[in-house]
Amino acid sequence: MNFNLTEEQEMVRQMVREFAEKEVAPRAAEMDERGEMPTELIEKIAEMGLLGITVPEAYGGGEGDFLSYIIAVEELSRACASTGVTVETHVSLGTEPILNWGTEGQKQKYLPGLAAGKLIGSFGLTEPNAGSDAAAIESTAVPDGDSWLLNGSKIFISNSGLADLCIVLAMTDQTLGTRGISAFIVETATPGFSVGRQEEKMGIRAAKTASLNFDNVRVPRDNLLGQVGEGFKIALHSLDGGRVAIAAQALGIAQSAFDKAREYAGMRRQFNRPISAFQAVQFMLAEMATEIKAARMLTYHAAWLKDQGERITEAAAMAKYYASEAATKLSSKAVQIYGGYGYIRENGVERLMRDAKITEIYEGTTEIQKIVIAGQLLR
Ligand code: COS
Repeated sequence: MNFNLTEEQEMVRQMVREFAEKEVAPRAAEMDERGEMPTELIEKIAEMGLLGITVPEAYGGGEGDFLSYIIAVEELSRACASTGVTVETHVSLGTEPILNWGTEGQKQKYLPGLAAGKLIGSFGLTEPNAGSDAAAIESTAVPDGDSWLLNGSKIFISNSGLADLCIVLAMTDQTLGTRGISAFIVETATPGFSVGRQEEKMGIRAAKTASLNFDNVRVPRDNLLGQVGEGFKIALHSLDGGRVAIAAQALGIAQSAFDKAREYAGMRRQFNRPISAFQAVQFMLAEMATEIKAARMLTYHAAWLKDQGERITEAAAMAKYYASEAATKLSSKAVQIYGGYGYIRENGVERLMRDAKITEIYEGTTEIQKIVIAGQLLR
């Protein structure tokens, strides 16, 4: 058993941490306030190679391992969870499905652009009547000559408005249940593809989230991803990777909450001593540090398993379930340690609390993760 990170993984952490502290953290509060993701920030992240970090060099990527990517999401999220999820959506949900399931032609057509950040990726699964029950989607794709005609709508789609591509899941045969769902690479500039207004969210306010509408969107036959009927499998396989990255996002939020709380506890004086001299505060910090370590172990282990080529369904669900609940709990504790000051926006800890909550919900709620874990245990 070796818990050491490789030189490359350490380098990625150092590089992303420096960038995040210098370029992302100072503007995170303003991005949250305005609900805006600056395109020039995404361009800088692209220049660093982070948008193509897992893509092979042959397609213009950095050919890094999955754990390096996970560390990058953690470090970005430590500065700004909105930036973390924007990168996560692009890589795990917009790029990885093409990498894992695409034809050579699809890879050559789309991966270089995605790796360079010239194309931004997204993923359209959720619908008004299909959230946790992902198989209940109602959007349809019907063959029509050389193309598929896509109709329907999606909601809560990350990177909407920013994305050039969307991996869309649609029903191609209602009678077959999960085996009647297919995946398509859809260019968002295609006529009939429209993006609704941006949602006003509780947290990750700078990340783009909107509904999508498909009105006879003509998708070339060549843009079917995988085989007809393979969409559900592609979606869940992609979500396995995505869930590890959301665990990393939660970990970054939790780490930031702990760092702030520890620093503040040493500075804030009450009853003639720093509040860190009180056991009540010490216990909170001890619990926080332990939970962060446990969350990091689960998350890095899931990423490591993926790098070994193992199936990570259970490990990913455990990492996401644990890390997201830890982020919610720890960010609330950090506000508690700050007391009244924590409730004030300008101190930046209340944002962590708002940002943390979504990690328990998207890419499968905590309850869904438990269903997935139990399903694997009782197989
Ligand atoms: N990787 C690859 N294939 C998978 C898979 C995975 N992780 N999980 C399931 N599959 C395959 C199964 O092998 C099965 O294939 P066959 O029909 O060929 O046997 C098929 O998918 C159906 O599997 P299963 O019966 O286990 O699926 P369920 O309908 O029971 O899945 C859950 C139910 C709840 C697990 C699923 O719907 C889910 O994860 N929902 C949450 C979705 C989600 O995360 N939504 C958030 C929006 S995305 S941001």
